[in-house]
Amino acid sequence: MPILYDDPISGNGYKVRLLLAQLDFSYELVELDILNQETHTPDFLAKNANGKIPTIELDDGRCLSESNAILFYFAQGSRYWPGEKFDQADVMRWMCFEQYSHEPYVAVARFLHHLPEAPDPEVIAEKHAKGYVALDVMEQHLGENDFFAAGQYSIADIALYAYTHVAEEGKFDLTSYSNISKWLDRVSEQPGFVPMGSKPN
Ligand SMILES: N[C@@H](CCC(=O)N[C@@H](CS)C(=O)NCC(=O)O)C(=O)O
Repeated sequence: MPILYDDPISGNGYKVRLLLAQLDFSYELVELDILNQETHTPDFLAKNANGKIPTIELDDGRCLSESNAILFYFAQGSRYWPGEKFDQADVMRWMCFEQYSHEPYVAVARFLHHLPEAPDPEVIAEKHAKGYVALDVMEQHLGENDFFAAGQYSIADIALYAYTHVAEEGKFDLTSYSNISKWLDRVSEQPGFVPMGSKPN
C-alpha cells in the first residue's frame, strides 16, 4: 500500500488526502512534524531530497513529491482529469497558477500566523498584497465558470481549494469574494469530499 508522508497542518498534503479519499484509494499515512524538522532526517531526505511533505512512497519503492505532481499521478484515468488535450492543459495552467501566484502568498501568510512568534507585519503586508491579486483572478474566473477548467470539478479545483478555504487563518478577508465563497461550497459538496485533517479509511 502506498505511504503518504504528510503533516496535518499542510494544505499541500490535504490536496493529496482529498483526491485519494475521492478516489476511494487505500494508503498508509505517516505524519511528520515539519516544525520539528522531521522532514530533514537522512531517512526522509532519501525519499525527497528537498525535505518537504507531501511525499508519497509507491508500492515499488519509488517516491513522488510535489503535491500537484502527486495529484496528476493519481488523477489520470479518473473523472478528476479531463480527456481532451486543451482541457488537460487548462487544468495544468491553474495548477501552475496555484504554485506560482497563490500558494507562496495565501499559504505562507497562514503558515506565518501558525508560528509561535508574531509574524513581521511588513512580510504579511506583502503576502496579502500578492495573495489578493491571486484571489481577484479567481473571483473573476468564477464569475463565469462553476469550476476552474474543463467545465467540471478537477484536480485544478482541489489544488486551489486547499489553501483558499483556510485563507482566513492567514488573515485574508474573503467576505467580498462571493464567487469564491460559492465555489468553496460547490467543492465541499463533491462526492467523497473530506475536510482538512481527515485520515485515510
Ligand atoms: N511545492 C511543494 C511545496 C511543499 C511544501 O512547501 N511543503 C511544506 C509543508 S506545506 C514542508 O514540507 N515544509 C517543511 C520544510 O520545508 O522544512 C508542493 O506543492 O508539494
